[in-house]
Parts: sequence; structure tokens; C-alpha cells
Amino acid sequence: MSEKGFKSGFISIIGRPNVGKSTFMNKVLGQKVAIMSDKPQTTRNKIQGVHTTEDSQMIFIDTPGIHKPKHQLGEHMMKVARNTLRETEVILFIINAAEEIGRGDEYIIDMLKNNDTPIILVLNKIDLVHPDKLMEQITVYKDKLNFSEVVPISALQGNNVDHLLSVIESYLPEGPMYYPEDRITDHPEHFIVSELIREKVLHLTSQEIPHAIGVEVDKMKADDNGTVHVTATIYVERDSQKGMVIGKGGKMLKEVGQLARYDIENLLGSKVFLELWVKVQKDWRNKSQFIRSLGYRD
Ligand code: GDP
Ligand code: K
Ligand code: MG
Repeated sequence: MSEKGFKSGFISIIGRPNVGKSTFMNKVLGQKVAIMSDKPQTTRNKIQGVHTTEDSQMIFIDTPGIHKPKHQLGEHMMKVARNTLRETEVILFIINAAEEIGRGDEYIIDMLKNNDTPIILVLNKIDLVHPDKLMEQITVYKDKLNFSEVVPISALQGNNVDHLLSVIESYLPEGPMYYPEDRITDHPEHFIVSELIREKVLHLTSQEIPHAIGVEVDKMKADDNGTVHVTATIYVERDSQKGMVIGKGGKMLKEVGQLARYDIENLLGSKVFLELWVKVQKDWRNKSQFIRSLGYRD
């Protein structure tokens, strides 16, 4: 149902930890769906949210792994990140305008060189910055990279966020609505529930797990008593990770389930029966696959 003039596309969000990427996403989506984790680099390459209006659909992709490769996993993540950056229509490079440019920012800038995708420099946290300082920051960054646009915002207070959205829209090509309009806006439950479960796994398991997991809600249905039955699958990439997520005698999975169920019950306001499965699936991060797994089924 591609209406003439309708625009759509994928937008990479890139920026070092704590610059406000999740806060921005939450502001745009109007609800708490992006994971607000204190652990750096826990977010994997995935859809953070879909923003649909009458004129356009923006699919925001998180870009993890933007750090110096220290080990195999890091290098793999770098590849994933580079591919993501190439495949999307627009890159949002978010920085913390209230802090001096750091090595993390410099590293991202290096990575963004030789990239044809339009890059929007987003200076976040302007509520903490004097306008003169903001001008200085803009100069510093502009000296280092050629940006298509520079947009200061406060993701927390919402300042200039609408403007940023219209700037993004101007870079999107005509395209179809990839996701049902109500996927995130009216019926976000599946998405939020999968994020809640993922959050618990990340929270409870060791450092090695985070990049490798994905969660899909397979079924969610209320019975006659109002109890909601949720079946979800936690995807990992290796058998060893499966073992870690399940834990000794199923202890870890049980704990994940208990914490997640508590949150889901609060979210839905009803009793929840949660059934969790763990499956090994190599390369689930592959783009077409995660697009399918996160909502678009035909
Ligand atoms: P992420 O790691 O890039 O996803 O960063 P978060 O969205 O988790 O934000 C990190 C911290 O910065 C949180 O405490 C946010 O409340 C705070 N923050 C984010 N955006 C703003 C902003 O525009 N102004 C201020 N003052 N704080 C912000
Ligand atoms: K964070
Ligand atoms: Mg975040």
C-alpha cells in the first residue's frame, strides 16, 4: 500500500554511551521502549523503534559495537556496524554537547569517513549548554567531518526534536510502509514485552551474552480468566550461550522469567503466564531476518 509521495527508510543511530540515544528514541516513540541500560554496549544491532506519520515511516536502527575492537566479538560487531551504516538512508550521529569531544567520538568520526550515507550531527543536551559553547562544539565537529546537517536538541526536554524529525524525513526516499502503522504506536505490547525479556537477560547474564541475544514474542493471548499467556523465544548464536541463558538446572532462565513476568504484569495490568524458550540460531542479526522477526510478516 505504497501511497504516492509516502517516504520511508532506515535511520542508524550512532553515538557513544550516555549521549542520550535511548532518551531520544523514547521521546520520539512517546513510550519507554528503547532499553535504558547502564551497561555500555549492551544494545545490539536492532530496530529501536518505528515512527509513522501520514507522510513517512522512519525505522530507527541502533548501531552497537562502535568501539575499538579488543577481541573477536568486537571485530564482528564492527562489521555489523559498518554494514548497518551502509544500508541505512540516514545516519544520526548523536553527541553530548555538554562534554568535550572524546576518544569515543573521534573513533566514530573515523568510522564515518568514506561513507556516502548522509550524516546528521545531533548535538544533544543543549539544555545544559550555553549557546556560545554550542557554537564552539559545532565548529569542533565540523572541522573533523562533513555533515549533511547539524541539529541541536534536548532529547530529555524535547527541544527541537520535531525539527530533527522533519530534517530526517527530507532525506528519506519515497517508499512503502514497511510496518503496519499501529505496530509500535497503538499495539506496542509485543515489542515492549520482547524488550523487557531481553533487558532481563542482559541484566542477569555475563558480558559475553549481550550482543548475541534477540527475543521474539511468539504468542500473546488472554484466556477467559484474563490471564495473559505469553510465549517467547530467546535467540542466541551459540550453544555455549544457550547454556548460559538457561543456567544450571534452569536457574537463570527461571530468574529471567520471574523478573520479566513481574514487569509484563505491571505493563499489562493483568496476570501473566510466561513461557520462555531458548534457541540457537546463527546470524539471526541478519537484516532481512530481524525485519521479519520484529513485526513484518506476510
Ligand atoms: P544512551 O546510552 O546514549 O542511550 O544514553 P541515555 O539515553 O541512556 O541517556 C544517558 C543519560 O543522559 C540519562 O541520564 C539521560 O536522562 C540523560 N540525558 C539524555 N538526554 C538528555 C538531554 O537532552 N539533557 C539532559 N540534561 N540529559 C539528558
Ligand atoms: K545508557
Ligand atoms: Mg541506550
